[in-house]
Amino acid sequence: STLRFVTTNSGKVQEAASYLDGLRRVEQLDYDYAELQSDDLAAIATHGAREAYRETDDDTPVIVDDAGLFVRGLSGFPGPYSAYVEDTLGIERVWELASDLDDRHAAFRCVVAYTDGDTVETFTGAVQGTMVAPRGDGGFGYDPIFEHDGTTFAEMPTDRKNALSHRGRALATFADWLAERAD
Ligand code: ITT
Ligand code: NA
Repeated sequence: STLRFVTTNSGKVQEAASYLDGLRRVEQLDYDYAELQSDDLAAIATHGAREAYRETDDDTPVIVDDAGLFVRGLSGFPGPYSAYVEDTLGIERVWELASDLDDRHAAFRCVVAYTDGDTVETFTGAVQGTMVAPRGDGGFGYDPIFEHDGTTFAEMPTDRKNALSHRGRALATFADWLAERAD
């Protein structure tokens, strides 16, 4: 059966399709849902999934993901505001803020919200790392300033990043849940 991934990013759809191979066919729903203002990724993703399900006129289940970079020494900034901060300050300025810290620990977090119209389920994933001066030109967003095991996400081949990433971990947990339901 089919699952719709509500996103403007076709790369995410391919990533989800590989995790859900044999479980679901994944198609993109390129719909820019009204993002709830909240400091809680799960609340944002749940709201988006419900809204997208309502907007479509059949009962195909949908997933939405919401992700962000949480810098410990900046009290979790930019967190749920990561997209906005990337567009306004830019990642170089975020690195400048982090470079003044003694504690440069950061985590990417992701929540995938699934709804089939009846229930909503959420699945989370996180990856730990360190803020560094920009390196590498792969990936997107904050990848050049996030280092994991000595390598920035922008220096890694996409398949390696996806195997480690917050989104990959959330999708893997979701895939396990779907496999157990087996319907
Ligand atoms: P959609 O809402 O259309 O799916 P998005 O890119 O705006 O796409 P996300 O919730 O995935 O939404 O990400 C929010 C921001 O967090 C994103 O703009 C990036 O700045 C950052 N981000 C998320 N995942 C990232 C990753 O794997 N690498 C680097 N930055 C990431
Ligand atoms: Na619907």
